[in-house]
Amino acid sequence: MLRDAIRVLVANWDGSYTVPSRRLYPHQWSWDSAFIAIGHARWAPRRARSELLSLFGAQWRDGRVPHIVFNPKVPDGAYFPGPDFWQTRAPSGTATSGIIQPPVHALAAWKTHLAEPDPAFLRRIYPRLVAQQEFLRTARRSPEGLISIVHPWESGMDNSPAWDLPLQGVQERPTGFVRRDIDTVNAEERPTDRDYERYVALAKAYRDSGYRRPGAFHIEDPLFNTAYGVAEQALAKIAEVCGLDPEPHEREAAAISAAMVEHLYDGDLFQSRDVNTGHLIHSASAAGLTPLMLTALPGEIADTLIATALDRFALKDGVLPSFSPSAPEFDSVRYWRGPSWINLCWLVWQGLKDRRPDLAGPLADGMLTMVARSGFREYFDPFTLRGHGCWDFSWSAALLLDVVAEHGLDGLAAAGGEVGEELGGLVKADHVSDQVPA
Ligand code: 2M8
Repeated sequence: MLRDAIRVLVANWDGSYTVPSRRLYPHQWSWDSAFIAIGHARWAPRRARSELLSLFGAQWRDGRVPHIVFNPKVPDGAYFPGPDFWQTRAPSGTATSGIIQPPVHALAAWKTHLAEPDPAFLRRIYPRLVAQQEFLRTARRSPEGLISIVHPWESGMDNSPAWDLPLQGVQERPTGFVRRDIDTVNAEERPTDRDYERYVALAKAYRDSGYRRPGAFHIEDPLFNTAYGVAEQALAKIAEVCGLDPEPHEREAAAISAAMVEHLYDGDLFQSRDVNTGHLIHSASAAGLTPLMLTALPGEIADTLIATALDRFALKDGVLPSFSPSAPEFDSVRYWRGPSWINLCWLVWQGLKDRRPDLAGPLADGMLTMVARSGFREYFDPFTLRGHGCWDFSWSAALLLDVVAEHGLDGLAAAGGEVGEELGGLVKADHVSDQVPA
């Protein structure tokens, strides 16, 4: 498995960074590169540093780190929407998109440093990471102290059922674009055409505002805000190594955690909030479990989140779905509407390692088991563990290296037979009648 993981990362390496997938995503993606760096750090720390520095080479003057950095050598039309659509460049001259993704990069930089201490690297990347956070504070912070996103692609969980309601407000039906994703992956494993029309309409409106004005989709998402808080936690540690004051970062991490508890917590799970209506969007997205990563989260809230994870996401089973199988919108194969993703499991695993090692262990084994059964797929059916989306997906390979380095492989054989069984009990027969555990 380790050899295969490295083979995937080598095959997807483009000289200074790694593409998420050769065919489906042939450019550099923002949060993918952070997860990929965490994996590189375990076998080639120089690549990890290069991965992050290369991404931040396309940082905009306002501090934003674009969600895609385009490779000029890749033919136009290989990915939609490409540079012609976004019509924008970084100061470095490279074509980029104009939206962002969850800021998990400071955590990646810190983990890279832990794997092979390199204060010079930290000194170089620290101001860029701070500028990334500054952009969020300046351009995206609401009076409640939360950070907002303006497009489902910014959440990283593009077609999560949590976005169904806010997307209903997008009425435009743009024409004249050709999806490329369904040339590579079955349409039923990807967002629908109607989703894509809405993605395109929202991205166009944001582009036409000079990448400044939020539109119909304006959301405070728990995963994104968690990433922002975790970045401050990591920046505090990085600042200390750089001989700087960690206290402002610690204060900011505590502040975001308090704002999330006040405005996004529903007593059971963290939810998204629609900035345009001021209302919480109640859904059963696993994004709501990621605040377990926040060190300032009150213990009793962490306990409730863990109880929710056990009850509605079958956490004990070791395979965390992206959406609760007990909810009617759950779909075990369609992208971010239910399948299990290694990066989301990994984030929740980070939040559980210190709090509940007894639950973190099975989750680590679950990640390994998915890959052992189905290879480095993009996502996995949480019942059958069958792989979906593209093959040789970089963050699945990278994070596997990190899990093995920290957790080992011993639990893999033991986990084998049981994974997926408890989860099956959560499915209401009328939702997905043919999807019983393998
Ligand atoms: C997916 O998103 C892109 C758009 O950014 C797409 O569907 O074309 C998401 O899974 C996102 O989280 C991920 O960063 C990206 C590349 O792996 O693919």
